[in-house]
Amino acid sequence: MNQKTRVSICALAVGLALSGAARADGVKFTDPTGDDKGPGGYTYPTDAVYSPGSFDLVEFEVTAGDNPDFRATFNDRLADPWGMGVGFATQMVFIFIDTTPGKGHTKGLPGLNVEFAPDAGWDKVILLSPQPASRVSAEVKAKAADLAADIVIPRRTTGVGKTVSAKVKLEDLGGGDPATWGYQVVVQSNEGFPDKSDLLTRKVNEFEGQHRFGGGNDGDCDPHVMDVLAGKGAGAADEAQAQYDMLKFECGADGSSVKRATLTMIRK
Ligand SMILES: [Ca+2]
Ligand SMILES: [Ca+2]
Ligand SMILES: [Ca+2]
Repeated sequence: MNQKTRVSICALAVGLALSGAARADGVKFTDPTGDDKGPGGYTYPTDAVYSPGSFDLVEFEVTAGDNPDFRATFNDRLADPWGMGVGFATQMVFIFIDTTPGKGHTKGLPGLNVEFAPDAGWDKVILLSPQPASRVSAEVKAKAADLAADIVIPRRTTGVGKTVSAKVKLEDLGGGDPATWGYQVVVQSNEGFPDKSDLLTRKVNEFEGQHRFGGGNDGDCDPHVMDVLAGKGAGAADEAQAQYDMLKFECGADGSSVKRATLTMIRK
């Protein structure tokens, strides 16, 4: 074996060592602008804090490494009108992750009024909220105890510019390679005074109000979500229609659910 071969074998060994459990690639998706209206006709609350574009997801990224940032970027600069102290206030983001195809939950979280398709069950969900982690944790315990083991609450979630982000260790998601996972990113609004069964989510009614989205139903048969990923997650214009189709729902005359909006997972 000559010197050169020995050097390259050595480099290969180092490369293999680096590509062990700790190494993980990032992944990035984009979402079209202007589709921040749920199934197609939702409107923002009337209070000025809900600024145009503030619930319009434009990009979702998981950075590389074993302690990646989970980043959701919106179509407006973040603001903190409610003094949350973390750089944003009105948004709340649910990052549903399918780490193990064929397994996982098909029911959503309380307050979202969505479910997941049978082949799109989620294994973990990360909650990006401007509320203190202790508050989010208490809400989960009170309202989603049966799913708590799979709900990940980052220690600290912050907003900078147009991006809300938090670090989560891959081991807290069961390990694996984020580039191979399926994702669904659900944009909601942080509601500090939620309904008794709602997990810090803001309601969508028939007509918008000062702090209520409009264009839906006064019952809980409508998906309480403003924007999600759809199609290939590449930001193409037709992904807006794919989202509206995915969020189709049916209500009974009394506001009960006849057919829930059913989400799928987006993967690279
Ligand atoms: Ca969008
Ligand atoms: Ca509703
Ligand atoms: Ca979308």
